[in-house]
Amino acid sequence: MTKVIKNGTVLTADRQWTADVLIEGETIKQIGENLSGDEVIDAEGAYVIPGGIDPHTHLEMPFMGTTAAETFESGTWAAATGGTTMLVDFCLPGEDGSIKNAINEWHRKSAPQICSDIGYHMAITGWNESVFAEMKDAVEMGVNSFKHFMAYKGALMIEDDEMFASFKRCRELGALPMVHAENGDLVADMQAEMLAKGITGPEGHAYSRPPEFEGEAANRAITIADAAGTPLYIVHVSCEQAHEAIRRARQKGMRVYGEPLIQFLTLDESEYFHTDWEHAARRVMSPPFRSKDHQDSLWAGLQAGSLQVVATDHAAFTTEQKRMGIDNFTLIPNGSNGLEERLAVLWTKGVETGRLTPEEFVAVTSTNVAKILNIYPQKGAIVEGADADIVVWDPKISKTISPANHHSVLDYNVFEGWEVTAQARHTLSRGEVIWSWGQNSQPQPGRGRFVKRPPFASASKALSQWKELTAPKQIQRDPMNIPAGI
Ligand code: DUC
Ligand code: ZN
Ligand code: ZN
Ligand code: ZN
Repeated sequence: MTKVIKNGTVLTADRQWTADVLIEGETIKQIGENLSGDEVIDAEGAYVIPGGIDPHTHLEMPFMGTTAAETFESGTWAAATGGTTMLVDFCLPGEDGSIKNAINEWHRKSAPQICSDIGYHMAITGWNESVFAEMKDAVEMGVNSFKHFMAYKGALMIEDDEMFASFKRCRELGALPMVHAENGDLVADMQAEMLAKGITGPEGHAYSRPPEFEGEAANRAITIADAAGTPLYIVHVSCEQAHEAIRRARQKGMRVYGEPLIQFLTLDESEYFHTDWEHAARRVMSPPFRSKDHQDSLWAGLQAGSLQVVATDHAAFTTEQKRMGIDNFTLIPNGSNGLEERLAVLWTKGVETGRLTPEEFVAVTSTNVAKILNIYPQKGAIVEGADADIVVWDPKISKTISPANHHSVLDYNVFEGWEVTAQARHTLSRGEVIWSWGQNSQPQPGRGRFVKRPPFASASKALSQWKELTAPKQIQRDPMNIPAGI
């Protein structure tokens, strides 16, 4: 059984050209002119792009006294309708602290539900011998990246010595360390200060997490990664301070990657000063949205290549869940949506405005993610032999974003009312059409697969020049040769 996507413009991270794409079973068989197959998918007037990969989601995550409302089923389905064919979800250890058990628990939850493919990152929330040992099990189970929270004091936060130990372990295992960069000690203090001043609303969230706290943590994580000799992936980069730290590290030769979110590129801090509490609370996430200057810095980073991917940190909490923090902003579950809207909003605000080329759009939504997470070219590519995760991306379908027409379980949408100018006409996951514009028929839950991501082949050579200069030397001393006068 073959399918052919005909008459479209194949658009990759490198170039665009007119070609048909022939799919046999789950993979791409051939790319060329005048191809034929058992079934024809029309791509006239549209681009044929590698399916989006969202490197950062939190589906059904237990967090801040509740559980994220987006399920693996609704999340992967919503993603598919928006042109995203794979997501990488963050796996958190349970009460027993076991990494292996946590991964198995994520499999138990996700396997019967997923409509498209997924991977995991594993969170390291403390340090001991069994964490050290089990990181190897995680890599063998196909999880080659470990996230460290430098914020959420008293809950997920990790200390610098623990992070250093974990990064060194990542180096041994060929795994990629990641950080949530915010100074959690200072955030906790500032939160208490805001509450003491009587600032209990969502604006207190923004005041207590300034960009300087993020920049400091980004610099600290980079120093730790440099000393450990590992690359580093900084999740949800929201501000110039963190971006600047990444630019500087890259200039020194370090492999430091930065991930702005679609929300940070397009929504700003004024949302937290909205007079409607619910409007503001629905947008509470960490780090918070920033000012326009920071947005410009993030766009510039995507253009210049100092920031490589665009994610969502999709952590969906309903209005009712957000109301847990009605009297105290520190109790508002942190998170916002974007899994379904990421591609359309980035196209509208990035490509349509001339900020990104169509090729850069593909790079930051798919190809770069696949490369950094070591699943390229199985994912993120339109080449012979790759998984047929393909989107027929139509730049002529416009839509007004609304909870009435989205596929997320959320009762609101942070992009509500926005007009977007492109949509997925068809989304294919390993050769199966799982979404067609105007049809709205959900694929079989459980058809998706967990994608094992292998360790990186060579230990990182991320050590900066600084490390070389400070390489220790043994000094030969003659104990008898004590200078006079001492
Ligand atoms: N930030 C959020 O806003 N939600 C989930 C976790 C995180 O770091
Ligand atoms: Zn500390
Ligand atoms: Zn985070
Ligand atoms: Zn996150």
